[in-house]
Amino acid sequence: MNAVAKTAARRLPTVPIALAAALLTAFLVLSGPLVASAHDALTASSPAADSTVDTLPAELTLTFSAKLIDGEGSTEVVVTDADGDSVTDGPATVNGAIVTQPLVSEAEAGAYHVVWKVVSSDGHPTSGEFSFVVAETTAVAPVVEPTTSATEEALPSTPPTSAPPTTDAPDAADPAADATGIWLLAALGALILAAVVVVLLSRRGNRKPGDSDAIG
Ligand SMILES: [Cu+2]
Repeated sequence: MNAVAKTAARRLPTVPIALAAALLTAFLVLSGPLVASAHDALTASSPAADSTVDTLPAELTLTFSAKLIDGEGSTEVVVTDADGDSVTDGPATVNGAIVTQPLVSEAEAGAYHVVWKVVSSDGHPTSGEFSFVVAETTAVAPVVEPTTSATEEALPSTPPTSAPPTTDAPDAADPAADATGIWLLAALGALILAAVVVVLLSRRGNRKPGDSDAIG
């Protein structure tokens, strides 16, 4: 009887442990792709976020963690000065993981704000924003034309600018969907584990001393 009890005591814990290990493995394997589907992130920029530069550079560059998907209206960069006026000079261009946005040559010292929208390598739109400071005012020539063209370019870009809130909706729902999947898997795993433990415990409780039919 001692031997039987010993065997039973030894055998019972190994079953839930093996099962838990199997469930954990299945959980990790299944949740892996969900976690890996995150959007590409902005890894660097020039000027860098929250940095101070002497004068406004000729172009702003954004470097992302993976090659972006380029296409009509997929990439937008808005750069504004302290007055909220656009300082972009033409459309942004995409080269692999790098976005280049030409800027106007004349700009005032002060705080600048960048808002960007790109399409990640996984096809999802991603957006973000940051600021930087320009220390010195670039000599402003008494020519009005560049300022006028900059204003004209800012106007057509206004309708696409209102697009991000719409495209952000699936963007924002994405992590939630991922989280739901993970929680469903976790709940399922916990449920199965709980059921197995209950069955094993009830079997152990029903077994009377000397009742060896369950073993042999
Ligand atoms: Cu994504």
